[in-house]
This record gives sequence, C-alpha cells and structure tokens, in this order.
Amino acid sequence: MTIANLITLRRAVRWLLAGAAFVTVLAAAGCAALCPAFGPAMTQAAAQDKTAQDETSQDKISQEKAPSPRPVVVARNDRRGDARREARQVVVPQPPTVEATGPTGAKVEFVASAKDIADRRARVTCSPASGSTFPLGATTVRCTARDASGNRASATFTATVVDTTSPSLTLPADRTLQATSTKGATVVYSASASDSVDGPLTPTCAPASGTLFSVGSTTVTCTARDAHGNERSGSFTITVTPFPQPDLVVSSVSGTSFTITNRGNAAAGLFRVTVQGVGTFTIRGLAAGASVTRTVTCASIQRTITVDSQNQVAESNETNNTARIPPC
Ligand SMILES: [Ca+2]
Ligand SMILES: [Ca+2]
Repeated sequence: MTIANLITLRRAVRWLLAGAAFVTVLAAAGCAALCPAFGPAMTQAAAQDKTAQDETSQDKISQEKAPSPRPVVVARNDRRGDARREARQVVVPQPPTVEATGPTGAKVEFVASAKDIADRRARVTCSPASGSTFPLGATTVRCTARDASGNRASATFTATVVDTTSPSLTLPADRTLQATSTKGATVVYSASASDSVDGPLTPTCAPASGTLFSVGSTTVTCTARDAHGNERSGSFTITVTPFPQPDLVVSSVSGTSFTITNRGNAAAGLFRVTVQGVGTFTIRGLAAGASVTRTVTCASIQRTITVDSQNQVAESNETNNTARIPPC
C-alpha cells in the first residue's frame, strides 16, 4: 500500500466514525424528523405511551361519569342533570285528623321517610315538625329530603285538627224546697259548662234560674253548645213543697157534737164557726193536726156548720169548710 492509499483509507475511517457519532447524537435527541432512519420506531413508541396515557385518562373520566355509589336524588332537582340517578321519593303519611286537646289545637305526630336506592342516610325534615302543636283546621305539612350532595325532594300532606268533643256540664243536684207563698218559690241555682277548646261556657236552662217554680216537681233542662256546634244536655229536678197553711175541716159529726180538725201543716189563728140556727163559736187557735169539739142543742131540722165562716184564716183548702148536723 502506498502512502497515498494509506492517507485515503484514514480519511475514509475518519468519515465513517464521524457519521456514526452524528447518528448517535441524533438518536439520543429523539429527533425523528432529522433522523428518518430511526423516526418510525421512535414515533410508534411515543404513540404507545400516549395511548396508555389516554386510556388512563379515559378510565378516569369514565369513573367520574359512572354513577356514584352514593348519589341520590331527584332527577328534576339534580344540579348535575344526571338522569341516570334515581329520583328520591318522600313518603308522607295519610292525612291525619286529630281531636283538639285545647284552644291552641293538638299535638300531631307523624312519620315521613325517604325512599332512595342510593342514599339510605337521606334526612327528611318536615315543617311543621312531627310533635308540633297544630292549630284547629287544616295545616299543610311540607316534608323535604336532602342527600349528601345537597339534592332534595319534597312532598306535602294535610293535617287536620278538629273539635268534635261536647262541652262538659256541671249541674246542681236534685233539690227540694218549701214554697215561700201559695204560688210556689223563686228558685236560684247555678249551672256551668266548660269546653276544652272554647273554655268556660254558659249553658241555657229552662226554667231559668231566678224564676218562680210552682208547687210540685219541675225538671230543669240545661244545654251547652261550643263554637263548633257540639252540644251537651243534662237535667235536674226542683221540687217545691206546699206553702205552710192550715186547713180547717169538720172532721166528724156525732149526734149534736162536731169536731173541727186542722189538717194543714201550719197553725190556724183565731177563727169563728157558725152553726145554722144556733149561733157562732170562737176558736182562739188550732195547731196543725189538732182538733176541737163542740156540742149544740138538738133540733128537728138539719143544720149547716161553717168553719172559719168569716174567712179569717188563709187555708190551703177553702172549699171543705162545711158540714151538716142531722136532725134529732
Ligand atoms: Ca178548709
Ligand atoms: Ca179560710
């Protein structure tokens, strides 16, 4: 080999070494555009990496879009508009009707719940709340269920408080009293009524208190009515015994004698007795139940005896004051 050939060979080796180093540098830089010989292999690897990253990202997105294990909620109120989520249903009770226990109404208790396939911890609140005092009449109760995401659903029902309870009536016991005149007695009594809702009531009674009750037994009937038309009636009896009066009668006639008896329940004062064709006797007084006997002379004709002939004594019976003495 000549010197010229050696020089040519060294130049060729130098060029080859320089070219290999250049390719190594380009490969290390990952420059596919400038290194067409290595470009396809590097592009495919990068695509594979990118696909892996995209799949991971897609999985993440899919997980985010998948129905949450604890979503919940009412589709129409769902803020995210996720129609796949199940609507919640608020279950309210049948409309209750409760008897009033006082003027402010009644305590009403009920149970409302939420049906939710995803969020069993959904909380239901109602207004007015169960256990509240509801006023008389109808009240609309609104129950709202909320889930952990803030979604909600609501339903309403009507609770009604009524007053169907009659008032209570307090009446006096049966009573007996004596007449204060021959017409009877003025009777005063007390009757009252009370209603759990309307409070004290004034019953209507007949005959009314303070009126004249005649001698004998009288039934007094009282009725109380509350503001809601509930009534209660009751009765009691007033018995008025006769006004104390004497009752003078000829209780017996025997021969020419006759007996006068006071059959009344009060003493008689002075009175006179007239015997037809004979004259007048004066009796100075006769206690209730007492008797007095007088004798007249015999006569051939029938004679009439009149007790209290001058009507000096007010008697319970003024029509039984005569008798006859037969002839002898
Ligand atoms: Ca009499
Ligand atoms: Ca008389």
